[in-house]
Amino acid sequence: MDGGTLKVGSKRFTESYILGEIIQQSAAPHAKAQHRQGLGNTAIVLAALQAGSIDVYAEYMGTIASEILKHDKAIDLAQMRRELAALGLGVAVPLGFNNTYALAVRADEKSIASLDQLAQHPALTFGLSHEFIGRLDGWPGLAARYGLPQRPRGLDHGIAYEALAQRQVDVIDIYSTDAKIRQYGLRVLADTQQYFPRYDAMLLYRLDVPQRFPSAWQALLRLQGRISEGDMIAMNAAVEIDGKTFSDVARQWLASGTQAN
Ligand code: PBE
Repeated sequence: MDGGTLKVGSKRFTESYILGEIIQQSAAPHAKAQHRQGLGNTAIVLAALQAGSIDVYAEYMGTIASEILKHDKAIDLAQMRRELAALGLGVAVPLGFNNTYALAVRADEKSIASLDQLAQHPALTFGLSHEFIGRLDGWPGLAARYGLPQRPRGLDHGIAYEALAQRQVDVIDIYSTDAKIRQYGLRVLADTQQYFPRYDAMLLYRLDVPQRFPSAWQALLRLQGRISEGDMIAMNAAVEIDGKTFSDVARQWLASGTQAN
C-alpha cells in the first residue's frame, strides 16, 4: 500500500466523471484514493492539478495541445511531454479511444451532411458549449476555416441535446462519444477539411505521482488501451440514458473483464 492520498480530478461532463471513477477505483486497492468530481472546465481542472489539489485526471491530446499549451497546430507527443514537463506535468496511458468535437444537426436537416455546407445556410442558429466558443481549437478557428457567417450562442453541454430537439437551436457541438448522438439520431457533420485534431484520452498527472504512488501507478498503467470507443459510449449511455451512477458504471466496467488482457 502506497502512503498518502492520491487525489483524482474530473471535468464537469459525464465522461470525465466516469473516467475519474475508473482512475480512483483502479488505484484504490493500492493507495488511499479520492475523486474530486466535476471541478469545472479545462482551465479550472488544470489549475487544480498545478496547485496540487489533484494529482491526476483524464485529459485529451488535442485539448492538451491547444487549450493547455496554446498551440494552434497539432504537436507530437515528444514535444507535448517536453512542454508539460516544464510545468511539472506528464502525460501517459492512452486509454484507447478518441473523443473529438464535431457539429451536429437534427436528423430532419437532410440537406446538410458536412461542415462545408453550413456557410450556405446563414439562418441556422448555433448553440455551442461555452468552452468551445472560446477555445483555440473551437469556434473562431472553425468559423474561419469553413467561412461560417453565423454567430453562436453559449449553451451548457448538459442541455444542448434537449435544446436542439426542441428547435431552440439548429446546430450544436457534440463530443463524439456522447450517448445522446445516437439516442436523438443526430447527423454529425463531416469535417471535410480536417479542422479538428485527435482527442485521444490519456492520463495527465503531476510528474511526482509515479514515485509517490508506485503501486497505484502500476495499476493505472494497466488501463492503457483498455477503453474502446464502444465501451466509452456504452458507459456514457448507462449514466445519461439509464440513470446509473458514475461509480456503479465504473465498477461494472472494471468488473466486466472486457478490459483485461
Ligand atoms: N473533448 C471533446 C473536449 C470536449 C469535447 C472531450 C475532447 C474536452 O473536454 O477537452
